[in-house]
Parts: sequence; C-alpha cells; structure tokens
Amino acid sequence: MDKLIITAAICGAEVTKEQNPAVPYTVEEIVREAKSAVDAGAAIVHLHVREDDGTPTQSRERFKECIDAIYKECPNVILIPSTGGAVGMTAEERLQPTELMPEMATLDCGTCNFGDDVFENTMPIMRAFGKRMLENNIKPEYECFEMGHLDTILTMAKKGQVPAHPMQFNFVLGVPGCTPATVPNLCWLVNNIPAGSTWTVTGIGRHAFPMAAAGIAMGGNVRVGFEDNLYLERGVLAKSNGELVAKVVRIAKELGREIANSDEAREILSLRKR
Ligand code: KMH
Ligand code: ZN
Repeated sequence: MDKLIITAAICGAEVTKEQNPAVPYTVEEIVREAKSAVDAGAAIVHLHVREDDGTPTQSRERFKECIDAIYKECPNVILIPSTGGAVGMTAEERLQPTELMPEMATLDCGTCNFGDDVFENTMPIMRAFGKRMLENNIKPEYECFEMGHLDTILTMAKKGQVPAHPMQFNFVLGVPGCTPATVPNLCWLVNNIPAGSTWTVTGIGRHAFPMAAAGIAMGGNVRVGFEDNLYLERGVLAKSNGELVAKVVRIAKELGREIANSDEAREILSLRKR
C-alpha cells in the first residue's frame, strides 16, 4: 500500500469565524492554518481564499498573495487552489487561480445540490475548465460530490476534454443533498475508477473521521480541514487545521499506514516538478 497522502482543506468558502473562530480569512491567518496542517503531517493544502472580512473571492491577486506567503513558510507543500470557489460565482471568476500555473487545481465534476443552493457545473463550464487545465499543464483533482459525477468525468476523459492518465479523484461525501458518506458508496466509486488512478475521500461534518478511517484502510488518501468539518470530536471545536490533521495521523498510525511527505505525494500522484 502506498503511503497516506493527507490533504488539508484549511478554509473553504462557506464556513465562518462565527462557527469556529479559528477559520482563517486574512493572508496571515491562511498561512498560519496552512503551516499548522503541514507541520502536523499534511502533504497537500487545498486552498480557497477570502477578503479580510471573510467574503470568499477567486481573485487572482489574492490567490497569488496567499500562495506566495504559504510557500515562504512551507516551501515544499503541494497547493491545490479551488476552481469551485463559492456557489453563485461565474466560471470566469472561478478560473482565475489557474492563471498562476499551480501544480494542481480542483475540477468539479457536475452540478449538484449544495445545502439550500445549487452548485453549477454544466458541461460547457467543465469543458472550459478541462481545456484550461490541458493548456496550462495543471493536474486536476476531480471532485465528485455525486455518484453520477464519476461517469460524467470519465466520459469527458475518454473524449480528451480533460487531462487523463493517471487521474486523481476526491470523493466528497455527505454534502447535504449529495451522495451520502457511507462505506458502500465509497466502495462503489473506488471500484469504478480507471486502473492506475489515485483517490482521496472527504467526509463532511460528522462523517470526516469515519470516512478518513475507511480511506486509510482501503488504501486511499484523506482530506480533512475546516472546509469540511469544524470539530475535533462531538461538541469540541478544533483549534486549528493542524489538530484535524494530527487526528488523521493518529488513526493512520494505529492502522499501520505511513504518512507521505509532499515529495512522496508528488511521486504517488505523478506530478510534474513545480
Ligand atoms: N465551495 C463549494 C461550492 C472546490 O473547491 O473545487 C465548492 C468547492 C469545490 O469547494
Ligand atoms: Zn474547496
């Protein structure tokens, strides 16, 4: 079994300081949270950025400021900027971080309910995002919130509309209105990806650590972080993303799975050199 790659989704676009005061907004806070996650064992940081007042933004300038500041503290980390942004943003807004030529970026694999909202990823939007990632030599992390998203993205890969071989999937399970976070659902997804692909599981809310444990046992990779879950355990807010990552490291150690550093993660994910 490969070593375990832990991704920290440190910020997200939806969670707020009212829900957990440690949610980062400013550049300094984002760097603090990225560093806490990397120091605890994360090889990858999935990045959203905010204005200082917490408003989610996909501004190229704000991404650049945050990425440069994170690399100063964590020079080797793999950064996966979001192209999902926040519900309601235009495709053009969302694509801005791909202009910075990151090693990887998310590519969301279909429209879905998102709590009370609809997260829109139409075929034309996905084709535009795939084209950009092909042109800019960016490896996508294919985010599937729904079972059907897998079929959609595999069809696009067959048509050459998105980068393929090897593909990296992130199965985000338990978003209200999307595929529930259960082990059978995760098994179905994992059993239907092309040979040679890699995958990560993300459990939303109280599903974060049960899904992490399943991913560790099944030989996949794990994402945790404030974007997905604010609690270390029932009723106990996490004080940092590092605390969430450290809990995954403890579970992995108990189950005998070693943790990948960023260079090892680059090998496992077949990433180009930054
Ligand atoms: N904020 C969600 C609506 C991504 O990063 O690519 C979408 C999201 C996905 O977080
Ligand atoms: Zn995200």
